[in-house]
Amino acid sequence: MAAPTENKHDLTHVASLFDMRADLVHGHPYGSGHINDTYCAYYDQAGQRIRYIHQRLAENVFKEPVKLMENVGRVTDHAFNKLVEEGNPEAHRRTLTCIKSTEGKPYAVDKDGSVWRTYPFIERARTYDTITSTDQCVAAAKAFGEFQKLGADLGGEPLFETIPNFHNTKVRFQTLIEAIEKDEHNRAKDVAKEIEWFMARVDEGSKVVDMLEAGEIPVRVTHNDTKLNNVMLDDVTGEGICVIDLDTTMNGSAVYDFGDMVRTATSPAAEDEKDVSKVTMRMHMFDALVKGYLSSANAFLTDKERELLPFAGKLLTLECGTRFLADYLMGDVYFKIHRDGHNIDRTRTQIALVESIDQQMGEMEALVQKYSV
Ligand code: ADP
Ligand code: GN1
Ligand code: MG
Repeated sequence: MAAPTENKHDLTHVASLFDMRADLVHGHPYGSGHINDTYCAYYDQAGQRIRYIHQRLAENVFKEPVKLMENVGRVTDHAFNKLVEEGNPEAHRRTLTCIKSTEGKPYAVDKDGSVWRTYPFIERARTYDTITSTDQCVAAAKAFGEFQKLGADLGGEPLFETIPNFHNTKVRFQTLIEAIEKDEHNRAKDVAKEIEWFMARVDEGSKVVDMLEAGEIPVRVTHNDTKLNNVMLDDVTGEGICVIDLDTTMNGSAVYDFGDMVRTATSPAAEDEKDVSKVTMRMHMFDALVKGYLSSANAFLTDKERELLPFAGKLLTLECGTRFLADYLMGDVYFKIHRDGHNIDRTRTQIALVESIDQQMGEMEALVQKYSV
């Protein structure tokens, strides 16, 4: 889904808030994220064209943007310092880095009170909304596994919980049930089949939450939004070079991160595909994800976490489906939509993907076992 082409915000004002040391030439909305307002801005720096990303944090989603940016500052500083220590010559494109505001902070507040951040544009790499090869699965999964490894030695106070209960699937189901009961926009009657489908699966939402609460699997620093288009793949080598969209980096379960990769990287169809017959969990893509992820995460995963990887794919797809459906019923207040019924189209792809995963669960479990011996 392309971003709108009109600028909703005054980028000249935004540029004046940061220590850019360059002149803004022009900028335009960028990317296909569902949450923040993202702009790609071209600057002139002593005759050279340089791109930056300006991002306005979605205030309906992030209630404490300053604390969120403190998390992002900590995580990116840690990553950058580690890369430099390791002697990586490309540290500046292997992690996001925050351009400081004129007040020396990793964010700035505009005249309307919105919080903005600015990142150098990661050049010679891109994100993909849908997958085209198994190599991309291996690369993306390896990069997210490495990101988790990085979180393990972050140190200091726990990260701020930017969205409470973000992957608490029990709570996500509860939110859906409340949205159905309120039915504020009188939409429930149009999606009775979808509602029934989710209501038959409420119990499945508890498994990982209960295991975390019982201490059967560990709480780790995780990314929590490991959608395929949140990792940049190098244009030349195809390697996963930079994990982006760090807004939800906080305590979580490693298996949530793996599950969201399954959700977004195994099907050939877009998340908002209208023809759900195109949605399918492709085993060779799952195989590539397991291979890529274990190449970086195997050293720290426990047996129980490893066993949960196939189920996590189903769980995260189910969870995301409850979120799209609840948002549809609540009047499309959370995820950006670009057409009527967008959230219901997204809900239907999640249903189709869960069904496809269900049909192949035995094979997926056998495959993970094969890699675990
Ligand atoms: P959202 O939370 O709305 O998904 P993201 O942080 O994922 O926002 O950014 C949206 C898109 O913008 C990404 O999918 C990516 O294509 C692009 N993007 C974000 N940061 C950068 C960056 N530093 N360099 C290049 N592209 C970026
Ligand atoms: C959002 O920010 P973005 O577009 O990468 C959402 C994820 C959902 C995803 C569904 C902070 O991700 O949790 O899984 O949409 N991010 C937030 O596409 O809610
Ligand atoms: Mg994103």
